[in-house]
Amino acid sequence: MAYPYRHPSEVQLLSKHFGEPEARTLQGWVERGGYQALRKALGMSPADIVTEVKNSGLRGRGGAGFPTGMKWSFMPKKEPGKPHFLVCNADESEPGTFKDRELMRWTPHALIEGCLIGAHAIHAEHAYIYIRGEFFEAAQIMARAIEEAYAAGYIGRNIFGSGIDLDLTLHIGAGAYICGEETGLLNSLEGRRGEPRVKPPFPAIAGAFRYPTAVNNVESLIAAAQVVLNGAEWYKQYGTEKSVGTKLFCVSGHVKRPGNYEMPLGFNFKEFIYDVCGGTPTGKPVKAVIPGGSSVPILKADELDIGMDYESMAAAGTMLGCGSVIVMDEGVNVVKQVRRMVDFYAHESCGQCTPCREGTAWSSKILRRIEMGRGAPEDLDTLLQISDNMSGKTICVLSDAAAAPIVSSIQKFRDDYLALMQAGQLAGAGVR
Ligand code: L3W
Ligand code: SF4
Repeated sequence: MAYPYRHPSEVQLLSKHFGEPEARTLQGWVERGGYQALRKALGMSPADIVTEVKNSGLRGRGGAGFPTGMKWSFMPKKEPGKPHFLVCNADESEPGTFKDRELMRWTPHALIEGCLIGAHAIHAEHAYIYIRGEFFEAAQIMARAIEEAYAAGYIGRNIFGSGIDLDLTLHIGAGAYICGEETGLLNSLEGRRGEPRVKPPFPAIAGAFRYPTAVNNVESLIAAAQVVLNGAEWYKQYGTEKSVGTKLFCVSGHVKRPGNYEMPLGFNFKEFIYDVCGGTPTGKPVKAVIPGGSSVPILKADELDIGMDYESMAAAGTMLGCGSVIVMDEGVNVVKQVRRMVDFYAHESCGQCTPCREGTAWSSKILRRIEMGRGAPEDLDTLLQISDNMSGKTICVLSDAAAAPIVSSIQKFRDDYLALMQAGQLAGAGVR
């Protein structure tokens, strides 16, 4: 399936070959300049690769925006007999997110290159790609590409005669959102329950099989390969001073042209929604936008005149996150959307922490009651109290993520809650 729409404001560094099935094959990838980055990297020292990526300002594209080069520099000095691992987090499960899936579907060899370059940079001889269980097609494409690259000697022993050995294993998850949290992922990779671990120690110190490990997102690794090939200065021409480069934004909901767009960071968000994505298909005004995956606070329509970068989003009280933009028009009651998201988190909570296990479940029940017209204004205070208990008090941030849309929706869309309560009263929705 070809990508039907590209906007002139896009800067396609990573998504250039989306829609070209030939780019999936080794030959097609090499014809498009593929594996040059890996050749170059294998001629560089690991320290030089880390420095180049650090200098580029590339920040992790999985949601936290942590500097990639810095993460690699946290790896301890390599000791004989103590392996290091690179793990690519391809467990893309955040509601509204579908960029890593497309990167793997269209450019699997780009990810192989990224993984091998990252592995070399951190003195790892083995890299893993942990791919989301439901990504059947992407997993097949990745498996085929890895097989082809092994057969051609692009993975394995003495790659390109460099004397460097690098192995790559594709590991297919079983479909749990929490395995996208890096330590839940590592437990799952080891064959344990996908439950997040208490940090510290961070994976850089005790990761896969308790050895030093860097866990990087798909998009981060592919971008790092481009930085190695073209240099940090080249990458810095895109984006803003602190949010460097391009980012894939996945757009869904009420826009005329949903899909993936690769934008320079800092692009105006309002222009993005109205011009690049075409505004709402119904012609109704935009009411609310979730800018970075369902884990981040919601923005109102009058808060969209900001840059699509880490700093501007933070200044607006939300996060760029993983760049998943969910647009809602005026026809939407935000409470219904928040209830769906909280249901999701309640289902995906691993249950280790009481505030998360109980908080997500109770919030979901209260929201459902409000949605059915059986809520009362004091429910909002209860929801805020539960959310407060869920934030910053648990092993991982799933709990905070579930609380974020609840709190921001009560702060910004209180009328939607009250409307459901009033409608329920008028309809005699009954006993609470
Ligand atoms: C060594 C230290 N390493 C931090 C490393 C750490 C991790 C990275 C970022 O959450 C976010 C979350 C979701 N020594 C270190 C260190 N590190 N300090 O840096 O760490 P952290 O804890 O800030 O974030 P995280 O746990 O990786 C990710 C948000 O993303 N999100 C979720 C997206 C989900 C997807 C998906 O499904 N694919 O993208 C969306 O916004 O809420 O805030 O590697 O080890 N001192
Ligand atoms: Fe599990 Fe939730 Fe605790 Fe994370 S916050 S470890 S998902 S119970």
